[in-house]
Amino acid sequence: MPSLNRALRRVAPFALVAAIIGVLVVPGPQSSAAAPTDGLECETSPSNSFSLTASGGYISTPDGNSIYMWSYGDTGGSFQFPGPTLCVESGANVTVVLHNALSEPTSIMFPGQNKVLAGGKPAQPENDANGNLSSLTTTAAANNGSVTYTFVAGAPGTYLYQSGTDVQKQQQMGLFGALVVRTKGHPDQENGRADSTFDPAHEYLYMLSEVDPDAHLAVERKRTYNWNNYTPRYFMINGRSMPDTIAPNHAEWLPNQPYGALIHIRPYDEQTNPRPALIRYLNAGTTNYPFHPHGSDEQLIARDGHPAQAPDGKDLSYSNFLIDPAPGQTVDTLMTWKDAEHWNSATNPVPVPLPQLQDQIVGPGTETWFSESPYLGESDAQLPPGVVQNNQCGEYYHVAHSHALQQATNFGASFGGMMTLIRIDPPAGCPGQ
Ligand SMILES: [Cu+2]
Repeated sequence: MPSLNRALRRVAPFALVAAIIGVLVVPGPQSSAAAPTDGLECETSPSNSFSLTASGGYISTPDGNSIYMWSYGDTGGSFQFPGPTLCVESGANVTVVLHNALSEPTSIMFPGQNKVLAGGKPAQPENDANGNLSSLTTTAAANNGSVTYTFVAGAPGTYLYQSGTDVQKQQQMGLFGALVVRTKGHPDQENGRADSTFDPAHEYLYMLSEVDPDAHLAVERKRTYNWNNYTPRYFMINGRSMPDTIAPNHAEWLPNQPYGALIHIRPYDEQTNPRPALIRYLNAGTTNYPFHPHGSDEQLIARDGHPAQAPDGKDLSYSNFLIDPAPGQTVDTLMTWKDAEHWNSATNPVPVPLPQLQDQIVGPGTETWFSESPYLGESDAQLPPGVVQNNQCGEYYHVAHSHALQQATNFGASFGGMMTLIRIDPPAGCPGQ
């Protein structure tokens, strides 16, 4: 995967072309000896107790920038952005201790959770010395203060947790994470409905956010910032921008950005792969992110911890090619990839001659953007000089990205930002994957 990542940095402008054709050059199996580490990574606790520290640290962007962030990390652990994904069961008694290593007060809000206590008393807004609202919830004091929040986990679903203090600044600085509330007795259901059943081995989370690097530089240098000038330049999934989004979880060259955003699935098969993947979208930014997976619609089944259903229980979920979470919103979708018939020449003959190698897009290196076969999952013909193979096992890729295309850039350079890939393995799977 590191060499795939490097290759994509080099050829990022061609990513969309690649996506349309559906083929990318990937390294051979020898370079991916480690087990795949993609998908949602839960932090759990037998007692549902978590200890988070709000602190400052740095993340990197694909264009070589380094950005000062604030984030929640595990107390005693290293800085990470975004904060850990906390997973609990509906009805659990949850404790979150917040330690504050920042030089100003901070807090955590748990939108969607009821009757949150702070230090055993109802969490409540705070005012500054002039009587102006300074925090939407109880704070931990600056410079190593702490506060303990407790609540009973509410309805199953996907929720943000985020700073309630000086919200415009602290949320922009990165003080947010995801809270996943699982269905009691049915961890393989997004909610209490049987039709929300998913494959737990294919569960993904997209924490969507944006960064104005000028604001972060001002905070780092302890200068004031005129928020009327707010202009986001970086757009992220799980704290990373394309092509870092497709790197594995815990990629060693992204030490403070542990969560990847590659989706890795197989086509639907009634016998061998009957259950859909689950994707949990969260919008931690200031504007809509019209997210758009190529190649397959997704079934929207819940928003903000509420199943898509009528008061009488009638299913109101729907299939769409656009998943458009608003700021502060969460949206959960099921994805079923149904195109197994396109995988070979026996079941679906294509009566069109293949283009000659010299008529194909080759490069900017020696790679081609075509698999030499019109069939997904095959790469059996002529290859450009120097190319050993076009994929590992016949898998192919589609992009998924924000369709507000300025959000699919790294500081204005296409393509990057809020973009990732969906990898579809052959129906029989990929050996070693
Ligand atoms: Cu698109």
